[in-house]
Amino acid sequence: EATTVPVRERARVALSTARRRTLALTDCLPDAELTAQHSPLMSPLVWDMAHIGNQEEIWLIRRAGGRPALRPQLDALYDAFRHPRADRTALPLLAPDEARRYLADVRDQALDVLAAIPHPGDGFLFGMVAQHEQQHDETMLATHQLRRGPAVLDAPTPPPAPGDPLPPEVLVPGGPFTMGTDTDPWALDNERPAHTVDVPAFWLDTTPVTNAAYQDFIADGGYEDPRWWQPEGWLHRKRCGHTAPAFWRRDGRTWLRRRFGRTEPLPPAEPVVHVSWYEADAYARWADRRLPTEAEWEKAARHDPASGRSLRHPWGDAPPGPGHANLGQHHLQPAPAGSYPDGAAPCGARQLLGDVWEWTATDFAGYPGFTAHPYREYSEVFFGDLYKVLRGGSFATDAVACRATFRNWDFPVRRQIFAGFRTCRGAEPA
Ligand code: AVJ
Ligand code: FE
Repeated sequence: EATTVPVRERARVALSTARRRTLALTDCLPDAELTAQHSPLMSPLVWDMAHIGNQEEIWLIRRAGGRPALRPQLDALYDAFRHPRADRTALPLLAPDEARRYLADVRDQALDVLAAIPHPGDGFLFGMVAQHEQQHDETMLATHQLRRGPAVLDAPTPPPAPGDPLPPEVLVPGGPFTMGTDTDPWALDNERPAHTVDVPAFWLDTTPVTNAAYQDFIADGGYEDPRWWQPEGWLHRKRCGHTAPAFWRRDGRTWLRRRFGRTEPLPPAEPVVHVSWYEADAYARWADRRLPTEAEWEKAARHDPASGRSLRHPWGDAPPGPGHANLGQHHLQPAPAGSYPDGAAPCGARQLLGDVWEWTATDFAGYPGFTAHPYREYSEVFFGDLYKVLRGGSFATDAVACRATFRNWDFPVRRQIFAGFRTCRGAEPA
């Protein structure tokens, strides 16, 4: 098995790693910035804080522990379905210090439940709650990216890519593979059940599309030519006046980008980030290629032709280490294309996990035999053609919420998430 760490220990580490991140993202700002609406797309950070605590209370104290509610009157306030993000500053939210105290009180009891529970089993609810907190930590980092004002976050720049010669695309052989999982203990409901999918051979970009390549699309008039765009995407582009990814700014002949409060020259070798699905789709059509389907992406990321098995991660079943992928907000930007040779998939593709979420061509739906578990509103209510699937996680995603089966989704217009893409083309004669 991939890990021999006992389940209680694994759960404790996952919860405390998440909490360190939550506090790092909120202790760096004054109260006025925690309660402010930085963008109508985002909650005030103080809402995320108490929502994290409230979900932990519901799932770990009440459900796993069978203990009485701590603050039942908070459930409605922090129910994501009850109030849209843009309206949340108007609610009688806990103040920052009260939210911190609530988080700490809930955590004390949750750890107590974890220690006292007679049969922790696979610790699924603890893993689910740790993933939930980390997902909000990624959302809170997106709020940081949208906020105005001087930088408050800092992290080392990723090292340059090794520079070994890479083919522009890799071949993923045709045939069936196992998509999804029945056995990964902390996989969420939408990753289940495992099922066989036949995927014809295709050629996939070895790395995510870079800023340099995306600039060629812009320079070639890609934003002015409706031929490349889905009709709704073209209308949206015109309505918003988009001419480049979010946070890009042209200064004469050079491109700059704003990143967590600093403006810097656009790094050409870095994967492009902050593009919508429509922009990714248009680029692919311009390049005479297409976005991979979700099944193609997962096959490239985990199918091992040598054994016929599906791996947990592109490099195998070992948990992600610092040499495998750019995850966990250790760097606050993607690493240059071609980085992480030790994290390559059997097909040779690099950076499938970490760096940037990758838009796929596929609408978010349940796998055959899907059952909502145990958090009814986690996935099922989002199935349908309104959302596109993203895969692979970003530099902002923690390893606990990132594996080759993990599925994310968002509206095709969204650009504040840490999303880029790679392209592909079929390999079999039509
Ligand atoms: C899986 C990232 C789309 O943030 O809406 C957090 C994760 N669900 N709280 C989201 C989530 C409930 C979800 N995404
Ligand atoms: Fe949530």
